[in-house]
Amino acid sequence: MPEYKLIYFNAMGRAEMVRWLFAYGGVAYTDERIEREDWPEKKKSLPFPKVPLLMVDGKPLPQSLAMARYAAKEVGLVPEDNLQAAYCDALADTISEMMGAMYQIMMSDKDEEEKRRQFKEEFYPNVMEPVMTRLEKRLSDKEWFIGDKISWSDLMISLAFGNVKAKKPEIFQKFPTLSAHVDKVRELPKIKEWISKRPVTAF
Ligand SMILES: N[C@@H](CCC(=O)N[C@@H](CS)C(=O)NCC(=O)O)C(=O)O
Repeated sequence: MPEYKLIYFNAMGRAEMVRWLFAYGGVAYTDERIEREDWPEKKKSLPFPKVPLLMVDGKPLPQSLAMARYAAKEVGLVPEDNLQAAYCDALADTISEMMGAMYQIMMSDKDEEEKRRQFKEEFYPNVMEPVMTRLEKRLSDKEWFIGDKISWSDLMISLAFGNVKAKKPEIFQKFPTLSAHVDKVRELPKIKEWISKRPVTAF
């Protein structure tokens, strides 16, 4: 097993997927968390100007989705069939795009009232609700999103929507299947254990 170090801010953000995957597979790693005030200095010392970075035996792997796909393969959460694996990637890309649009609102310098308005009047109806509608229909009475086995897309969906559900549970009334799935993944013993022991951060 290689030696892993995951470098990111003290936040869930774009690194949390890899943390979930390593938790799921029982993979040991160093979870290096940078405080905001230390970032300008730390940035100068890194081989890439953005985080997360996954150091694998001392060599950097950038890009959160690439490292998630790699970690998923290491822990057996990439479907064996090539096309099924591509469907899994497509779901992960959809969630990543959605979260990117949400982070843009959260991180902007607008005041809190304007951010709430953007979330309610723009992001939710135009971005998030259409994704939730499609996922609700797609999961239907299946146990997992891809084929009949758990894949990393199940974890990604639960990670993204669980954080939204904690803040806005009312949104999920229209999506009972997705809502139950989000909870089911979070109840997997290794995921549940990680969630209970991880540092508490806002996002
Ligand atoms: N596409 C990249 C985006 C990485 C990215 O934008 N990282 C942000 C944090 S989420 C960052 O490093 N910001 C600090 C900076 O740009 O100085 C990924 O998915 O890993």
